[in-house]
Amino acid sequence: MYIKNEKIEFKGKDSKDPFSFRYYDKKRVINGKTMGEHLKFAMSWWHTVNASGTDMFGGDTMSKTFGLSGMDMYKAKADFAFELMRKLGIDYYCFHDVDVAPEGETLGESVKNLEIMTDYLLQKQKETGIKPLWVTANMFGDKKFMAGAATSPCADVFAVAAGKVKAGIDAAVKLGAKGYVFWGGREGYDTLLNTDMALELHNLGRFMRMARDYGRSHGFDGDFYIEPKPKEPTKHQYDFDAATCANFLRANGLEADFKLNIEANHATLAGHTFNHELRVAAVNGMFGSIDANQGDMLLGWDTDQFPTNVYETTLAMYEVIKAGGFTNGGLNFDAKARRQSNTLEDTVLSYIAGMDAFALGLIKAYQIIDDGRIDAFIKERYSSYESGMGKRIVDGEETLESLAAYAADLKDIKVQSGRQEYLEAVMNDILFSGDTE
Ligand code: XLS
Ligand code: NI
Ligand code: NI
Repeated sequence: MYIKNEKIEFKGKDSKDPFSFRYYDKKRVINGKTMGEHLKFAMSWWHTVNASGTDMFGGDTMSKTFGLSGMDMYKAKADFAFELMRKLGIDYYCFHDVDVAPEGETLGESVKNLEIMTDYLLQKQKETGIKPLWVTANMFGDKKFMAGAATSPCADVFAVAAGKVKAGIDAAVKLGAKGYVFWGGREGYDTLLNTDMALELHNLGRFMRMARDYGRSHGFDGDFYIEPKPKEPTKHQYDFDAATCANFLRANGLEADFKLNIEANHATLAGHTFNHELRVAAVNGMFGSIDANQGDMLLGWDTDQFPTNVYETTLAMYEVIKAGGFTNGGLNFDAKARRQSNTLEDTVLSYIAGMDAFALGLIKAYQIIDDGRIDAFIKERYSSYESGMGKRIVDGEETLESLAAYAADLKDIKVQSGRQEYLEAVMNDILFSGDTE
């Protein structure tokens, strides 16, 4: 027992018990699915089980070694992780290879350690029914990855990265994960003065095709994901944003097997909103999964805070619902308690805050849809494409010449008001004066 609280229960919105859910009622059915099925929460291993408060200017503020070292420590961490997930009612987890098992001196040794630990995880999964949402390989931490993995100028690094991804896919299959993530931490550059961009991009495409081919011939039937991020740690990352990744996937023939894993804080780093990135993924048929967190607009880096802004979670869940909901994906809390929130209770409270913020976001997103004013406004705004000339344009029946002839004598064309302020007031109405039932 690492966590002194018992199972966290739903107690309703009037509950003042900090160790209770006010909105997340896992079994509550909304529009034919339970909240648990809508939200598919996952725990991030790296932040939750490993991160200990270190920042650029200072060391640890909390210990997560449980007084142990070596394989025993990794097993204790797994015990803690499963206890936390069970107590919070979280059914999924996400991890990098190096999060769950110690690294050896060679790739071969690391893979052996990973196998020992995935045996252990499998046993914990059987006891609890918890599974990974997705697996990934850390190809940015070790110094050999300083110039990237698949985009490294060093071919041996490309080879080691391939071996890590092979082991990661094997782990995903063994543990029943339906996702494999590529977050290209250092797949980018710091200066073009030393970079062959064309070769790096081709190698990145080659690498992902190798992963796809290996996965598909070795029992991985889930989704591969790219997780866009524009920068940090590199100055420019090739997976810049959802639009860039969609183009990259199509250019490399990967669009049938890959989707996008959208992270809120990465969206804002790219100068976009979270819901913009979700919309771009959906428009491209690549909506897959979410790394749920939030940044601090005044700091501007990837602070990975727990998402508590209900306006944002509402807009995000509106996009998720419109995209048809999660299939293989889910909501991974790629988030960590603040450096000063340095107790295990803070970890529990952080998850409660994030889960409740998304549960409330889900409730409010359905209220927007049921209310209908926003959807009706959009439909009406584009109604000129539903009949007459507009419909013929959409049906592909017009040409530049036919349109020029049609438009030649048009006078006094009126475009209707966009009504932004009215729509923002509708949002306030739904968010702040509606009920939560
Ligand atoms: C870092 C990323 C990372 C990925 C997994 O910014 O968010 O945590 O989600 O490698
Ligand atoms: Ni992430
Ligand atoms: Ni991130």
